[in-house]
Parts: sequence; structure tokens; C-alpha cells
Amino acid sequence: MFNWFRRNKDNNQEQVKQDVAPTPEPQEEAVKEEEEDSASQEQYLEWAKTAFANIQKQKTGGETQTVTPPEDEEKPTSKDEEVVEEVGEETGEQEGITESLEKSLTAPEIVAQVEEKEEETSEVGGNVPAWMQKSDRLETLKETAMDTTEEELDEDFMWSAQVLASQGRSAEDVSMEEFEWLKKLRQGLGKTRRNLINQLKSVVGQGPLNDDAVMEIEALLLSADVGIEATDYIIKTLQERLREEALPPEEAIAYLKEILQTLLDKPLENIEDKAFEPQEGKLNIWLLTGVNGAGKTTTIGKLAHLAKSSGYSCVIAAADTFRAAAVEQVKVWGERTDTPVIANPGKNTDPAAVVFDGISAAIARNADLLLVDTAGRLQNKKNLMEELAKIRRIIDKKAVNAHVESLVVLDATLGQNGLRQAQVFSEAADLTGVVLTKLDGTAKGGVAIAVSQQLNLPIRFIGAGEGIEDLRPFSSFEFVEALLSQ
Ligand SMILES: Nc1nc2c(ncn2[C@@H]2O[C@H](COP(=O)(O)OP(=O)(O)OP(=O)(O)O)[C@@H](O)[C@H]2O)c(=O)[nH]1
Ligand SMILES: [Mg+2]
Repeated sequence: MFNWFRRNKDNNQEQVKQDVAPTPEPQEEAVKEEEEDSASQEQYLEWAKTAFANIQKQKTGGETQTVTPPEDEEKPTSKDEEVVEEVGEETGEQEGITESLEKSLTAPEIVAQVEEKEEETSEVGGNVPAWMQKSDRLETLKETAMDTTEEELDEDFMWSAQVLASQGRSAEDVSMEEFEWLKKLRQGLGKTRRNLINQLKSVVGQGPLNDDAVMEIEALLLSADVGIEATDYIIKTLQERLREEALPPEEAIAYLKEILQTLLDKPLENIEDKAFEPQEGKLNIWLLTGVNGAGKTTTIGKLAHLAKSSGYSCVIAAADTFRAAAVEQVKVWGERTDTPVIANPGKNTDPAAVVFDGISAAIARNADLLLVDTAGRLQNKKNLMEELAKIRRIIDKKAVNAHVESLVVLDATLGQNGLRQAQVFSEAADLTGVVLTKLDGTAKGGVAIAVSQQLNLPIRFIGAGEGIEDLRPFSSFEFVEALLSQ
């Protein structure tokens, strides 16, 4: 089982910095760099081929992921006080997803050859980075991977391979799902990237930054919804470095990536749990808030799928009682993900009561995670505040030992307006993080940077599509690569 919450924790992560060389040297150094560049491109190609062969093997059952799910521990029990309705216990429909993934990556011949050559090894030459370190299985895979025709490794696959390899991942333990997701993320951010990258390159590669260049970069960042404050910071930091010296475009973009990643990681500075995962040995309650249409309910469904397929048991509380259709929508997700949904059959019932029942059910089932859906549409701000505050009080009272996360769901296409709405929720719900949805199809993916800068909250998940697999834990490195790599 592949645990999405732990992938960057369990895997030996030493990010290979391919960023700016500190002192760019003239002529003969440039030739040397070019040679090194093409050598490293070859290594990436080899890594990608190896990963490809490994994925074929995983798919046909030759190998499985070794990432272990967390162990359950005992939890206290408590009595239910209200009638609850449960759905979605036994159904599940993941065949469609698996099938579509399989279509893109089937090559049984390669697998057969991998198995035959199990014992053979060969030398990895010269200056091998950490992610290319030798291991018997890796060597075997590499040899057989030579059979991979390079057309099979399309642009998205190669980009994903580079992103994973750069994070110190070994070609033998990456999963097909990661490739699928990275492809989706890259395509989702395609519009923003295409608007940014060519123009940025032509500006930052033109020599030291003059006033015109600064204005142009400013306009580009603002149009991607990076926000005024973050844009000012980026420009200032770029200027400090580029005022005097001219960096080649590639290096200047690499430096810009560093700046953006720093901004995205800043809200994590004072947070102990950098990686976001259900904590072991206790009930985790994730409260999802946000304006109507932001994607709360869809996110609940996707999170249930993500958590379950990563080895955690889940319960959903349908606490958006404002509309009858809302409960039905949650139930559909419950069925799709085979997750119990706790709802109150009455009309206009108290959402806090549903949360109360949800906690009881989660405790009784010894569940790892309770996901709480809330209303985004109430008569006025005061009602919303009161309702969320009441839910919060119930949680704090009834689930004293639970680990609570309060996540605001933001629609990336709304840009700065979404941020203003988030401010309202931060007053009412004691927010601890953000879920950024709808990054697909927007040219405003830069809003992620504004979110980090203006709300000072870590982005925990991002959504890049309406499908069940289209939401994953956020990685600032992968996000910035998807935003600024061609
Ligand atoms: N393209 C895209 N659509 C999304 C994404 N996340 C959610 N949506 C769509 O956004 C619409 C609204 O999503 P919901 O989950 O119903 O939003 P909500 O916040 O629960 O809305 P209310 O219940 O009205 O408060 C649905 O059509 C979803 O399919 C995403 O990441 N990408
Ligand atoms: Mg909803």
C-alpha cells in the first residue's frame, strides 16, 4: 500500500539542488557546464527508464510498495446520543481508476525480462548523485529498462521523473500514482506556467534587472495572482541578486524558484508537523470550511479516498445541514469511497449535533480520521461564525484527546477574492491550514503564494480536477516545479 501522507517522510529525502551555481564563470567553464548538463540529462533519462520498468513490475504484481501504514491504537469509547444514519459501508468503485492508469503503462515484456535477470548487476560509473546510487535491484531494472522505447517516456513522464529524482527518490521505489498525479499537477498549472515562463525568461535573462524589467516581472506575477505583498518581496529579493550581475535565464529562473519555495514554506516555520498526516494513536478530526462552491464536499470525498487508500480508517460527518442536497452529495462520496457517512435525517437539524454523532461513531469504530463537511452558505456572516464556533465547542468538549485540524477550502480561480473570504473563516474557525482547489484550468495558480504570504497558513492539499484521484498532499517543491519548469 502506498501511503501518500508519508511519501516524503519515508523516502530518503535529500533534495539534489540543481539550482544556481554560486559564481558563474566565463567561457571554458560554460563549455564544462554544458557537458555536465548533458551528462545529467542522460542520467535523468536512465532514471526515468528505470522508474518506468519498475512501475510495470509493480503493476503486474511483481513488486509492491513497502511503505507501511500507521498502526491503529486503542481509543476510548463513548455512547451515542442521537439517531444516526449510515451509508456507504460496503460499496467501492475504484476499478475505473485503476483501469485508466493501467492503459497508459502496460509493458509485460519488460517485466518478464526484469524477472529473468534478477541476479545480474553492473557498474554505475563516475560521479553518481544520491538518487542514482547503486543497488542490485536498481541495476537489474536499469539494464532491462534499455528496452523502453523513448517515445513511451513522454514529456510529462520525463518531467515527473526529474522532479522525483531531484527529491532524492530512488527509481525503484516511486509509484505509478505519483507519476499520474505529477502529470495532472503539471497539466493543471499549464495555463499559469505558459503565461509566466517564456516572458519571465526573456526578462530575467536580459542582464541586470533594470526598472523596465522589474515592472514587467511585477505585472506577470500580479496577473498570476501572486498578490501585491508577495510580489514586492519576490522583486526585492530578485533585485538584491540581479541588480549587479546578469544570470543566464535558466539560473535566474532557478533562483526565482528558490524564492517562491521559501515563501510557500514560510508558514511551516513554527509548526512542528511539517508533513501533514493523520496522527497515530488518536482520533483525528479535520473540519472543512469555506464559501459555497469552493469544493468542500468534493474535497471530503477525495480525502476519504486518499486516507483509505493510504491505510487509514475514515468516517464522514455530513454537517452541512443547510441544504438537503448537501447531505445527499456527501452520501454519494461515502458510497464511492466505501466510507460511513453520519447524517441526521431531519430537516434543518443542528450541524453541531451531527458532529457530535460523528465523533461518537468514529470513536466507536476506532477510526483514524473523522472528516467534517460544513455549510458554506448561511444567511449571514454572524450565523456562519456562530455555527462554526458551536461545532468547534462540541469537538473540543466531546473529543478531548483528538487532534483537530481546521482547513479552509479555497477556490484557486477566485484569486484575491477567495483570500478575503478566507479571512472571514479564519476569524470563526481557528484555521490551521488551507486546501487549494481548482488549480486545473486557471491561469491564476500563483494564488498559492499569496495564500502563504497573506494568510500565513500552510497549504496542506491541492486539487487539480473533479475526479476522486485529483487531490493530493501539497509539496512546495513540486508545485514550484510545475509552475516554472518548461
Ligand atoms: N475543476 C475542478 N473542479 C472542482 C475541484 N474541486 C471541486 N470542484 C468542483 O466544484 C464544484 C463545487 O464543489 P463542492 O464540493 O460541491 O463545493 P462545496 O464547497 O461543498 O459547496 P457548498 O456545499 O455549496 O458549500 C463541483 O462541481 C466540484 O466538482 C477541482 O479541484 N477542480
Ligand atoms: Mg458542500
